[in-house]
Amino acid sequence: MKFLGNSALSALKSLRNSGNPPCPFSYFYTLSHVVLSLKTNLGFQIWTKAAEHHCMVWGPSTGHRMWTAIRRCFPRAMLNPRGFRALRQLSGGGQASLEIPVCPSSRGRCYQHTLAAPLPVPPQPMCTPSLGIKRAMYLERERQLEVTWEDGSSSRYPLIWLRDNCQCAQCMLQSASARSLPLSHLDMDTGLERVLITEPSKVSLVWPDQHISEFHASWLKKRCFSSRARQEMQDELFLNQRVYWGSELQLPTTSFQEVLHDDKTALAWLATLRRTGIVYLKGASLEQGQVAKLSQRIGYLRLTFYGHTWQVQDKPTANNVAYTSGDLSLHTDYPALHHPPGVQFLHCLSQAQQGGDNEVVDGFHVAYQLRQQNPEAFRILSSLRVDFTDTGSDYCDFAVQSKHRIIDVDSEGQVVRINYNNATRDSVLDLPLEQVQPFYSSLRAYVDLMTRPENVVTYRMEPGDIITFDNWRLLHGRRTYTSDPVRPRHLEGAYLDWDEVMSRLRLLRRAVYGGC
Ligand code: OGA
Ligand code: NM2
Ligand code: ZN
Ligand code: ZN
Repeated sequence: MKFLGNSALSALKSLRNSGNPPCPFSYFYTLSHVVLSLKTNLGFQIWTKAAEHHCMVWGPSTGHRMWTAIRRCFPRAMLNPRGFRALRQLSGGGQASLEIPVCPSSRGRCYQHTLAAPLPVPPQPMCTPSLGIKRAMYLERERQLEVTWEDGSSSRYPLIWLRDNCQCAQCMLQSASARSLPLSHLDMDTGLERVLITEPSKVSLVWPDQHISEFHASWLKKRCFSSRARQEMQDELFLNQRVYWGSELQLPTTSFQEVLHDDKTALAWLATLRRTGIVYLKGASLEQGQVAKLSQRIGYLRLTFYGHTWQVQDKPTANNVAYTSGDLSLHTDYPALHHPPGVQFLHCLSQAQQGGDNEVVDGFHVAYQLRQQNPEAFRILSSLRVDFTDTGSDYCDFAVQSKHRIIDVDSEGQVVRINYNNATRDSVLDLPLEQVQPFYSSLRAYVDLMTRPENVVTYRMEPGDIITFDNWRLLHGRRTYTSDPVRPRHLEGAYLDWDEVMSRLRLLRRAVYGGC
């Protein structure tokens, strides 16, 4: 147990009052713990852990991005009067608990079932306030347009980009919101004949061939090339900020029927699925077809060799270890495909009398822990490519092969996907002899970390429950169950891809909050 005193409160206060302060590492670190303590004491959502993670990963050199994350994460807790009053009280007394609750079991798997938590309100899209244009100037040497906004700030736009993105009916197919101007028609060295501010919120450009392009202030502002504006736009488009969690997670839970019929609930569902990686739905009927219905709420499901939807049951000559009554160790589904399904739904139609409990782990969080504790293992798992295989017959016959890094990172080193199913990891291992043992030791280190009780959330599905989760991020498992021939355990599953899920999320956000 560690304690926080008045310093944390004053740090919190000064952040609250500050415009855009610098972001010293230790300062934020203190703050993340303040909010962690709020969470611990008052049952707040654990999104604060993600902020803490960002802080540690980014460090002071990428301070701007860090601040963007912090500012998005913190105001809710800071401005919540109950939380703030409680914190004031706690720190007034000199002490606030920093302990993060962990599963009481210290050895082996954790059997404590988690509580359900309501979904948090999804973040609103950032509406750039409609700013007027004070001045627009052609910078001939740089071949840029400089726009000075009413508030004194300015943005620069390369002429080549402005010409390429002319919004007129000749350059755009407006019914498709798509560019019709071919790249070959672009003059790479274009100059500009004239700049006019036609209204306080519009700028017109007259090109040397007398073509005219008109741009709205708000359209330009959203596309500002500053690193801050670009980051904000990318956050809004892709919602890439994740909330990391461990066994303390209370599974975000909502109603299946409401997700189907209410846009606000559907938006909260998808936003939480993105941010936290898992949402539990209750109240589905006990017939097949519910995961297909849920997929239609988004768009369409992802067909695989196991069918449009698939039945998880103990089957006589199982073509997959999932179709037995055996234990399924923590895995992501379908790494045998080069593009594994992004999202998975599992609907419980009938549960076993004994066994069949489930567990989930935040694979990104555990990868982060591995990077901290065993950088060499992280380096190996995020660089060596491992073979996966799946052969058999279901929807039709198949012989699938793939190669994956177990921990997939993007060009900036951010973890973007976990690919791991021990059942389909191939005996063909395309590695030089001397890399085999280090690979196994690294994989073991990652698996040992993910099975630590403080990382595992366990739950037991009841008929009518549907679990929806990020299959690129979470690992999930199932405990052995005893097969009852009279009332066999039965789950129905379906896959979707993130592109379709994010598309629906953006549309719901527009429907609920309006376009801005
Ligand atoms: C699967 C799976 C979980 C369960 O089919 O891939 O993880 O509870 N099933 O049966
Ligand atoms: N099922 C459940 O990677 C896998 O083989 C996961 C897929 C059979 C569709 C199981
Ligand atoms: Zn045009
Ligand atoms: Zn699975």
